[in-house]
Amino acid sequence: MGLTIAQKIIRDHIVSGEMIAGGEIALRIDQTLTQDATGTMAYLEFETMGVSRVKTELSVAYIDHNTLQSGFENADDHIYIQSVAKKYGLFFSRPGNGICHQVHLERFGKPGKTLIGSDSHTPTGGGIGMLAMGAGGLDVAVAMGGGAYYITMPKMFRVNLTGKLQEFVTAKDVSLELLKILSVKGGVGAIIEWGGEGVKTLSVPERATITNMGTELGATTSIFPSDEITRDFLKAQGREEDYVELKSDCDAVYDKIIDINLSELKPMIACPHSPDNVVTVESLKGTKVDQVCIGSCTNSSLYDMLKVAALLKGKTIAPSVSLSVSPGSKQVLSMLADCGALTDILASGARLLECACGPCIGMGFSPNSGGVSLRTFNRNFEGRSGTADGHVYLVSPETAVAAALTGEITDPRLMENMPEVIMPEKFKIDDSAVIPPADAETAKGLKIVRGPNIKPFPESIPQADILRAELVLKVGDNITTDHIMPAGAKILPYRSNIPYLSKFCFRVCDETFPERAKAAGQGIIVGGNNYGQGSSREHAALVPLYLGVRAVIAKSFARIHAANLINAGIIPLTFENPEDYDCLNQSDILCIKDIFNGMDTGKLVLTDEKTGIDIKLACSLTDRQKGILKAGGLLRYVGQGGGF
Ligand code: MIC
Ligand code: SF4
Repeated sequence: MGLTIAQKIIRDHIVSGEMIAGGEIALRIDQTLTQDATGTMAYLEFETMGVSRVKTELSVAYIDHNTLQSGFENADDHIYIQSVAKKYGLFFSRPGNGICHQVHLERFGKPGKTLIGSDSHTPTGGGIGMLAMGAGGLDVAVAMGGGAYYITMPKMFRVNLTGKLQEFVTAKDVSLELLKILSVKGGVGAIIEWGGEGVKTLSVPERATITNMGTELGATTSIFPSDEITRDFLKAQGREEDYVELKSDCDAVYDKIIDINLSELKPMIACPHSPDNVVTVESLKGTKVDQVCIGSCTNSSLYDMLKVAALLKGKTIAPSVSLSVSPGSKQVLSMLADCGALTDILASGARLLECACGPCIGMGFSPNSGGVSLRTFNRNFEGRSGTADGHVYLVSPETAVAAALTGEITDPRLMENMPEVIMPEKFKIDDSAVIPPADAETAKGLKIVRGPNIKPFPESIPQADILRAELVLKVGDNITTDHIMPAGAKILPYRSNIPYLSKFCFRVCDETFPERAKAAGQGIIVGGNNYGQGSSREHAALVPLYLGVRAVIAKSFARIHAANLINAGIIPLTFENPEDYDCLNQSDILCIKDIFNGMDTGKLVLTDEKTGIDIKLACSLTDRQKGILKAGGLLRYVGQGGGF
């Protein structure tokens, strides 16, 4: 039987397990990346492992999320990460150098390699044929220490592309179309492999937009073949030697095949507050727009920015609209400046923001009260923009420009012809904002610099055989990590200060949660389907842990969050009969007995002491995961010799 592209990379990196969907496999990891909002915690964890140098082929620490520096906190974290990078053998990408995924694609990613990153959009690397996955910070720390990365062997989905995108229809619209078809949980447990004749019509930045947005489907990762187009991109980045060809076998077997004819697609838009709430742009025409933001790791490549500049050239944005443009990297920004495209962008009335995540994670540029914001980003979860009642829509750069010019949602196909955008044969290469590590000898004498914002992370607790605790919060379907642990300009600077962060936990759902959870001492959270979708932030597990949460019972979990819960020593359980969810009420006292036996049999019984009802729970854990929970989290497990 032939293999898919992903299966070939897995075959070359598997260190334990079998390539049978649903079973646990461990993979050797070639490259890691971190960003600052999750990086501080990951490096604090790495430091406790006692490893003197990273053991990967390449590890890069990026600073791109927390760059506002409205107090000392972010600057302290940056210096801490820089000092860790120098000592332990990592490259350090300075603030201003760009968004981790964009820079990694440009300068470091290699087809056929494995990459994990403490950021859920790490699959962007799939655009050049990497097996690139988002992971919790602790998993990244373990990989840096030479440990394997454990995942459930995914199913293989194939999207077959035919035809060619029409003018003003883009890779973003392809992603939105797939979200419409599959929903935000349709990719859970799967790798999405893109193939078919239509692939040849897509450039690397377009492919990277698509693999980036695959995260919103809940997929383990997404991947494109590595072909002549990949070679040309790497060559233009001065790295042709990194090219290897990668394609699936003709007789590769897929669990699901989806056909998309690129020629038939229309401009699409995701409405508030979910990336899968997708309709055509034309169906919303005339809706007044207050703000437009162009950028983020999804749509901030040179290709995107050149298109934006060409469409804005010689025009002025509508007086009622505020437009921000954040190029994805220093390379993109300086090439825009060199060719004059930046002047066209600025002359239109746009506000230029730093090469960083910025408004995507609520770090500035929040919309006005009740405002409508059209963004070329990948997430429009409630409150994420920093304005609680903001209405965020996700669109392509072309649709964003059309709205910025007219002041209302406008089908970009109504604009005049798309100006021709010519990509350079050579990108401008200047890696001066990437600081290399010290050599191993010098590194021994280097000190780590720790500012006062860096607080110790919470101690996890070994799993007990019986758990009696209050149901401290009951929530519905598709709870995101932004609900659990919000980000934004006021909170993000405290990512290395769990006690402070805890005041904001679940605030979007229930302001009283942190106080009540603390008062309860021990708590259980009950959720619906796809609990924990979105970000890889392990803070969404560490903060509940700090507040006494010992178990989460949900109808189903998102992949990275379930792993983060286990790593933090919180047991994830599911309902054997999903309708039992309705029998449980907030503040009930729940009791689960005989947990160790249940971990082995996969079956547990919960008693609701208030109603007297017994509910069957399922518990699907590998031996390694049981070991982690019994040890009290991954750090303790590794420390107790559980090994990497
Ligand atoms: C996001 O897009 O939600 C983030 C911010 O990049 C997160 C990481 C984080 O919370 O720091 C992600 O996607 O993993
Ligand atoms: Fe940054 Fe937004 Fe991309 Fe997350 S999704 S990495 S916040 S740009």
